[in-house]
Amino acid sequence: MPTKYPRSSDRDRRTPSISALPAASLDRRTFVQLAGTAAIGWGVSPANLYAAQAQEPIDPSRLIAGKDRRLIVHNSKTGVLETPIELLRQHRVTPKEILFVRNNQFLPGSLTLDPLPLDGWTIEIIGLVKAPRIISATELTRMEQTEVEMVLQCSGNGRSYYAQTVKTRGTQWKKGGMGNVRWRGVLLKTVFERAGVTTHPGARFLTAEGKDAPLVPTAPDFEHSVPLHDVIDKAILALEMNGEPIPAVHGGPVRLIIPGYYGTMNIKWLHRLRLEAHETFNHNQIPRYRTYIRPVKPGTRLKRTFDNSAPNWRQRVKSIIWSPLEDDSVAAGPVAISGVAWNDGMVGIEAVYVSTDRGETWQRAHLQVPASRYAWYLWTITVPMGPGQHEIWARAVDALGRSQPLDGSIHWNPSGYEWYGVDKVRITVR
Ligand SMILES: Nc1nc2c(c(=O)[nH]1)N[C@H]1C(S)=C(S)[C@@H](COP(=O)(O)O)O[C@H]1N2
Ligand SMILES: [Mo]
Repeated sequence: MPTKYPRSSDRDRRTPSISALPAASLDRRTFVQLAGTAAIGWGVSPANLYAAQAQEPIDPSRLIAGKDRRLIVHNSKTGVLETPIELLRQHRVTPKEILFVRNNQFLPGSLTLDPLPLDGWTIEIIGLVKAPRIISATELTRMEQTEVEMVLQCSGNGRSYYAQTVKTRGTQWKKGGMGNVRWRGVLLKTVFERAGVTTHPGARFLTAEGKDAPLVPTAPDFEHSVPLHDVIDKAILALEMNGEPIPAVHGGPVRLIIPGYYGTMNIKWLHRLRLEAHETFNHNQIPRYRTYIRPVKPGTRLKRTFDNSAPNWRQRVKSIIWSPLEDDSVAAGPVAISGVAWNDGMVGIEAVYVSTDRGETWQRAHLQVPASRYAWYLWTITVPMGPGQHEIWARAVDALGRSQPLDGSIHWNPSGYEWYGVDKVRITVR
């Protein structure tokens, strides 16, 4: 059945710009600045107003129209929302209403779950190609479509756990900077074939740009490079998410989807693809969004170079426990433990092991067959537990033997990316 996309004449369906939102929706700094001005006449210090604002949480559905009010707001300037695990664990495929959002910057009019018009949208393909091309989004709808279910995860997901050693700067994500979603669109290689794009042998990287612009004109624009040889068979120019035109906030009408890669490489509002001999020198490719190749002592701030660091490309093997949750209290006896596991999709997840005695002994959980090699695997196990304070640990291993470190901080890096330590939750058994 053909999908109905909105037309550009529907452009009146816009969310209010952030500046039009009430004070409760403003970010702290702006609010304190405004409050500071107002406070002069009121004899109230900005600090008190700040406290007053903290009591009135920002409503995520006012920041991004259609989002669930129970999401955690990390940044209301660009729109950064985390999914509480209580919500995430209710669905195999994460609904758009609760899917996390990470905007470094955004396209005006995109702070909504409504889709953006397809007509008039183009993608330029330039660089090391025989002839540059401009393809329209409408042309993409007429090409062969593929579908993939996959984990979309911010490379900063789990960053807050690095604070166990040395806290790192950036959004203090817990476990909900991810979701499992279905994308549908045209394989990049099909686009190249159908649009007659011939790449030069020297084209080793694909650099993607979105149509969004930085919030301040002096900041570097958001773009990323990925290795062409690795993505050519799996990258998708996606037009749909979960069976509908991509919600504007999630990067429609056309988004670059690279199954298995960290979220940051999945460029929203895709507008231009450059074929290049070298990774881009853009600030978001280097030094941002990179981890060290060799472990460093937490707190070590080495300058990240092309030689000593690697971009947030393929996702690390990871599992999380989503039931029970931290601080839950459960009855003594058989305790049902469950969660999800995933990796970069290069090979399958072989096993998830669970320990209730801080790693002394491990038991193998039951794994469900995933919808795709890039989707999450649900796992479950029932373990008898006696009264007291306990920790539950979970550790995934894939068919290449890749696993999660017992202490995730061995992978410490200055921006706190790619946390994949053994997941640990503390519970009370009564
Ligand atoms: N054009 C553009 N693409 C982008 C971003 C952005 O700010 N602009 N953020 C990236 C980051 S860091 C992540 S984690 C994912 C988040 O995807 P989502 O907001 O659809 O959940 O989008 C990525 N793609
Ligand atoms: Mo991200």
